[in-house]
Amino acid sequence: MTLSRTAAIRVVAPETSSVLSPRTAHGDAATIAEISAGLLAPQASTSPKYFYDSLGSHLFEAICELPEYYPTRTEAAIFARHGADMAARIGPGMTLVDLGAGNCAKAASLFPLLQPSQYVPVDIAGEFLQQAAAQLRQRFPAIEITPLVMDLSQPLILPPSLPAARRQFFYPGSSIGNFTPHDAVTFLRQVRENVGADGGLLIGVDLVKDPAVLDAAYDDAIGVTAAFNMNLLRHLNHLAGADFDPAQWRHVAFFNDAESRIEMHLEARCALSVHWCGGERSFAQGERIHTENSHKYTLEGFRSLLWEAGFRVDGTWTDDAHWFAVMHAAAAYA
Ligand code: AVJ
Repeated sequence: MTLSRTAAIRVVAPETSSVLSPRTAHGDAATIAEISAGLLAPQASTSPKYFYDSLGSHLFEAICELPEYYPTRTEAAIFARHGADMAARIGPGMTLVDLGAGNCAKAASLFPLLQPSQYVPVDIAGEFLQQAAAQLRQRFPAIEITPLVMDLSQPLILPPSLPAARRQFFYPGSSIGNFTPHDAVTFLRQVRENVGADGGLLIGVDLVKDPAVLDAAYDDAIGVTAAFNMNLLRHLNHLAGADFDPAQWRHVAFFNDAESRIEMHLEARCALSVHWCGGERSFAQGERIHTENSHKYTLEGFRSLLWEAGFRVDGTWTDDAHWFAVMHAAAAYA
């Protein structure tokens, strides 16, 4: 006997017509304006910060567990092997400012070596960050933990209550790769202005390698990265009241050799149109939204980038294959 559900049950598609269902946007006006401007540009694009709603943050955690996604594992191995050396260079008792802290796990694993007196995790995913901070307070009662919910694509302005002396900025995971080299210098100059003469920056950077390794890292076999990219559409629906249908889009990721970066896009599977609060756009089949850049550097290239931003590199640690590097940099001048 064959069971046929469709024979017995009539499935009624929900009404999605823009005329009948008013849109609700949960983002503020500036957020909606930014999303709208990106979607309306000739080459549509969105900021990678919109990946990180709660589900997106969890999906990124899952990416870090993937066999193809080597950066997290490789960087962790560098910290495990050379963390004591890094700590010796920095010295204990600093204010550790963790830029894009996420679940705070990387910094926390270094607490025993670095021995910060205060830990300031900074991230855009507020709820996720507060939860991580609450757990950390229980594990490390001696460290003052003061989370900051901030958008790192905006000017880096730290609260005046933050101690000015001995500030160590921590920017692991090659998050710097999301910026173009030009914007990376602008961002690092701001970090430099906040570091002071006696502070520093410990930063992770992903290095240029075989494009096949890079492509696989951003297009994994079981589709976690695809889900991470696609989740952006859900988040845009929430923030801008958009009506993206994820089923109409596909994940595209590739290494752009000329720009030395991985690019992620969402590509329309068919001709379609999207509406959101204050805008709409049609996409032809194959048309893309550029959702992320992840720049890959050479050691020399990244050193000169730090130099341009006013930093002098005083330590470089890599893995044997030279897939990833951690650099420590101090102010190049007072
Ligand atoms: C968090 C920006 C470092 O570029 O590798 C991972 C984000 N995107 N897989 C990266 C990401 C797709 C990640 N960063």
